[in-house]
Amino acid sequence: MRQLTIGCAQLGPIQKADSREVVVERLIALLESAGKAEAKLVVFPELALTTFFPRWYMEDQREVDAWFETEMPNAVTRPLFDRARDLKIGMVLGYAELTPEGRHFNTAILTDAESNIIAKYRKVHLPGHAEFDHDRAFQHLEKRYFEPGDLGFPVTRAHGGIMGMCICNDRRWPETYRVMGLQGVEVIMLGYNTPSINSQQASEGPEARLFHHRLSLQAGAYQNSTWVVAAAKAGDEDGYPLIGGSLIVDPDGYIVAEAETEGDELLVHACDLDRCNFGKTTIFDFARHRRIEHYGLITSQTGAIAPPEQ
Ligand code: CDT
Repeated sequence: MRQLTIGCAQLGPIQKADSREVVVERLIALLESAGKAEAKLVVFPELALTTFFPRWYMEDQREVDAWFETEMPNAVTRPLFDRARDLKIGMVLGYAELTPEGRHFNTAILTDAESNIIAKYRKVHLPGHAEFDHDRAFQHLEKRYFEPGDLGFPVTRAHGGIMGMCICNDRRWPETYRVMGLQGVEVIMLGYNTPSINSQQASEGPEARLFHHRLSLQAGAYQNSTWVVAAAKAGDEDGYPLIGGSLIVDPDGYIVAEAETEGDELLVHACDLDRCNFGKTTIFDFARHRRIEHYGLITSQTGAIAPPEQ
């Protein structure tokens, strides 16, 4: 048995006016709870330091850049890193990254028990749109504020296992899990901000959003025989609701822990990483069963091309 106790730290809403300092205090409180529960690794949400700012249309680049971090840790987040080091807890932390070259990414980092950053992931699948859309009840401007991640889907040997990350919309794409599955991933960790209303599909309420969320995570876990830990930013941010439903899924695709609230809430589960072995050596033994001669379209084409009508 290779046991890793993981905390999944859901955050309730962060309002536009909330300071990062106040948010960091909330993150530290969740970290303290994780320490009491003997967690060795805690997963925080996507863009965990601020409100989900891509819902706000901005033209002034200085206003945009104010939502981004130019270094990590920085003066505001250092107390979080210091407390994590005291408690010997690793973290996955999502934030908006502005590089020295002026590039903007939706990023997550993984730290070790000494709070060293040991892996970085930049969100690949950016949903939404780049220009103001008058037909939408609310905007989702990730394509305006971020460029697609340039690091692929790396995995890292850390915390006694093979660890991978993705962010929010990435979880809906089977390619995300499979690329990490092909590197033997044992824990996929992610944060998300998922609106619970959609102006273009008014019939799709929060229940449908939660259904598709669970469906994606459970399928990804099962088909790649990996643990999946997904932490929400949830609840009502300035009148814009986000789903909760933070989850831990086992390598058979079963949910072993699920948030009950839309507030700050910690889930903890003792994950046996050896549970990944069965699926990886039987039904999803990739080396024996995958037929890559038939998968070329996956990487040679993006959109669907239907055959011509007869
Ligand atoms: N943050 C994020 O990626 N949210 C998307 C919303 C898609 S609707 C424009 C998600 O897939 O949950």
